[in-house]
Amino acid sequence: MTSGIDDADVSLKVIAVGDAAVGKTSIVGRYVTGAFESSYKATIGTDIFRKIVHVEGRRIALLCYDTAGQERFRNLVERYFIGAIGALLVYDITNRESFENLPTWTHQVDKHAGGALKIVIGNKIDLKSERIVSGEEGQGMSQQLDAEFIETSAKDGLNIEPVFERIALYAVDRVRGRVP
Ligand code: G3D
Ligand code: MG
Repeated sequence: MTSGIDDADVSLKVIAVGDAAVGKTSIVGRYVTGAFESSYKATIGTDIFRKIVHVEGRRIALLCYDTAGQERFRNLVERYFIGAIGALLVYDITNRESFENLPTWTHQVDKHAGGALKIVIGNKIDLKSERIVSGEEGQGMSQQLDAEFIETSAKDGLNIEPVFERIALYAVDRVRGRVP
């Protein structure tokens, strides 16, 4: 996965996990297309979105894997995780159950994609008046899961770019031996 970082093109796999309806597809879609689409339809199989980013002069292709609905059964296939360099652990700040399920999702990431940078994402912060999970709780959970933390709104496009930039930077750092 990481060999060939010095070539003009390298492909890195990023996966989105978390309960259904937390906004995984919206986050990836917002990042890749720059738009918020309120009617993404679940399809069969895995959707893969590709976007080129530039980090330290390198041209990196981020392959963003989206579950296409299978997460409803809390049972993603192993190959969904394999080889991921970044994992988005997404919950909805207006849905406590989606927050409490984060350890379950993280366990699967740790098991099948050890070494991936994990980022806990509290999505839908545009829904301020409906917030159930505080930022402090999100921060605490991310520390517990050995992950980074950020709150986003796929709807408003808030904090979406930094998530993927962070992963691309991590990938370059790791390949260059700057992180263990
Ligand atoms: P999923 O891929 O995790 O299952 P989706 O989630 O991206 O399909 O999003 C589920 C629902 O949440 C969608 O609404 C979507 O529009 C909405 N959503 C996603 N992100 C945000 C956000 O940041 N803010 C708000 N307010 N809504 C968001 P519908 O109504 O189409 O089911
Ligand atoms: Mg989806």
